[in-house]
This record gives sequence, C-alpha cells and structure tokens, in this order.
Amino acid sequence: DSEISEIETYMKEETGSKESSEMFGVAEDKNVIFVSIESFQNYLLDSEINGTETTPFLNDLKERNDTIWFENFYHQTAQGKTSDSEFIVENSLYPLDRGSVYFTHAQNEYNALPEILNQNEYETTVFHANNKSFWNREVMYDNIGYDEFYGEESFEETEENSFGWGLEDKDFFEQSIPYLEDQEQPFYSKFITLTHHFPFELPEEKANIDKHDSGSQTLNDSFQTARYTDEAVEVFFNELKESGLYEDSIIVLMGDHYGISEFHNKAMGEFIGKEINGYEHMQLQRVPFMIHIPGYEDGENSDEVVGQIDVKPTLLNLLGIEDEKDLTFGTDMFSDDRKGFIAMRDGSFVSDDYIYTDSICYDRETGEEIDPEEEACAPVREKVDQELQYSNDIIYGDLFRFYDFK
Ligand code: GP9
Ligand code: MN
Repeated sequence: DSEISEIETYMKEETGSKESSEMFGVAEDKNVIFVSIESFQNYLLDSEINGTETTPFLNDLKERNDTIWFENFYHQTAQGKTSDSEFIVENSLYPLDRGSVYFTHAQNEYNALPEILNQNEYETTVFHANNKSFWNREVMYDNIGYDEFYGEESFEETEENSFGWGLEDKDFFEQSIPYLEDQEQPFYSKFITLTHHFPFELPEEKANIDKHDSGSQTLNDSFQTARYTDEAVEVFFNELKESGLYEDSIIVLMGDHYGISEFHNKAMGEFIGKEINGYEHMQLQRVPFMIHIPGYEDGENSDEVVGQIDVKPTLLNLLGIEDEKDLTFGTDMFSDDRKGFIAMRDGSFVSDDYIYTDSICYDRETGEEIDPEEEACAPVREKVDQELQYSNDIIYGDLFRFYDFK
C-alpha cells in the first residue's frame, strides 16, 4: 500500500532518529511498573494549601538522583480521556479527533507496546479497579496483547475502602501486590488509579490536607484527593520494597490528562497567580512524568518538550529493545535528534520556541504573542497538521495491515 510507505518515509525524515540514545539498555530485563495517575496535572506538584504540601512524596521523588523528571511533559488526549492516554502511550499514535479509538477501532492491527514486550519475553498485565468494559478496555487489551487484565472483580471492595468511583487507591495498590508477586519476571504492569477523578470526592477522615478556598468547588476539593493519591503512591513504593520487587523494577509515573477543565479558569488563575489565556491554558496541560530507576545515580530533571507520544520509544530504548522498524510519531525522550514539537489533537502545539493555540502564536519562553503568527508558527503548524492527518489515515484505514514490522 502506497500510503503506508509515504507515512514511513515521513517518519524516517521527521520523527527523529531511531538510533539508540545513551540511555539504551539502562533498564534491560527490569520489570516495568507503569502508574497512570488519574487526572494529575503539574500545578499540584510543589503546591501548598495553608502551608501543607499537596504532594510531598512526588515532590521528593522527582528531585532524587534515581528519578528522571520531565517537567515539560504534555498530555495529548482528546475525547477519549484515559483511554486516549493509554492508546497514545501504547502506540505512539495520536488519538482520534472524535470519540475514543478504544471504542471505534479496537479491532485494528497495531504494533502496540504490550505485543512488542511479549515478543521480548515480558509478561504484560493491567490493574484497574473498574468495570472491564469501561472504555471497551477488555476488547482492546486483548487485541494489543495484554496477557491479563485485573479489573474490579479481582479486588475486594468494602464500605470502608470504596467511595466515589470505587475502590480507593491505597487499597488498590495493596491488593495488587500478591498478583504482582505471582507474575513471571520480567513483567510490564500498568496501574490506573481512580481516586483523584472528578468530582474529587474523599471522606473527611481520609483527608490530610485542607480544601482550597476559591469560587470553584472542583478545584478546592481536588487537593484532598491529590494528596490522598500521593500517599497511595508512597504506600505502593513501600509495598514494592517489602515484596522485594522494587530493586528489579523501574517505576514510571504519568498523569493521564487534565483534571481541572477550563470552566474553572478564574479560580485556577487565582491559584497559580496568572491570568489564563491560550498560552497558560497550554502550559496547564503539563502532567507529571517521572522515570524512577532504583540504583540509578545520574537522574537529573529534564526541561525537554516531550509528551505521551514519546513514551513508547523511550521505554523500548530504556529496556534495550531495538525498534528501527517501528512506526511512531514520537521519539525517545533521551535522543539528541528529536523533531522539536508536541502536537495536540486540535492542532495546537508546543515547540521548542513557540506555543500555538486558537490561531495565536506565542513565544514559549516569554508567553508573548508573536506578530504576525503566520511566519513564526507556520512551519511547525504544517507538520502538525500533516502528522494528525497521517495518524487518522492509519487508524481509519487500518493501514498497519499493510506494513511488516519484523
Ligand atoms: C475509568 C477511569 C477514568 O475506568 O479510567 O476514565 P476517564 O473518565 O478519566 O476517562
Ligand atoms: Mn482519566
């Protein structure tokens, strides 16, 4: 098929080198524990409510030498929310402009991360204490090669440990440990948290931080669930250490998408001390992304502009798995040869120099509007539109049927 070769050529030229970076194989044969943290945005990190840190554990973790924290990591999800974030991470393709790929194209041919890891002797599993059919996960997971999906029936819910969307994150992690211990190693296991999900509901006795005080109840309540989930991640780390799995694993933490929508811009603007225009809105789409490698000592923070699209090639590189023939719109985050922009589904983008959204081109560094926008942002805008179109073509046309990944 000629279209897939055109896309292949584009990727070879534009989406950066597939050559291995200096981090190649740093995590070879390690288990990968991937934690998708529900609705977590970067504004939570290092924030305080009445003098109390919202995320003390994550704040500490991101600065450690055994953690690489990407402070300019953007989510790229659209209507498919969590499922979009999963799809982007697994495939390094963009989500669709309408609906969720997990629902609309669950039967397509993919070359997804779990399949590749399976071929490299990994056991691949997902843990998420919700109904298996939510986002059509059961069907999609099966197609893209996950060996096992531990859904809500694998967990014990009681009146004490369940509220809001269901099982609370601390119990979710604790109850997952025996299943993890039973797995063949090395494994790739994805955990999807739930407690810090709109409407950010938490029983008062479980809250270890005050609510914020603003005109938005949503924003106000979000700090309590964020703090709770921060504690849950700490519980998980401790349990992993106790079980002995910690040393043989790397732990990747990622926020799946925004939690506070633009309807709360006034309260959010007051909280971060900035008026929220297009530029600030884009900057609010940054979510935590940390790669924690026990025993690693050179983990610095990175200010590279990166996003969910880059996760797959980055992980394969860390694990020392060659992927020259893979077709991805993302690039290894550690590569020196990156394409220099992160595209959002609506055509907005963040490049090394500019931020473009709603037809306005901003200087990324200063946030100033650049006039005339056409000249500065146009070259990247063209590539963004091209990539989004190609990605749609791949999905709508099921084009990977015509490509040999081996
Ligand atoms: C549902 C959970 C939340 O299982 O992943 O989904 P979201 O509403 O964030 O897409
Ligand atoms: Mn979500």
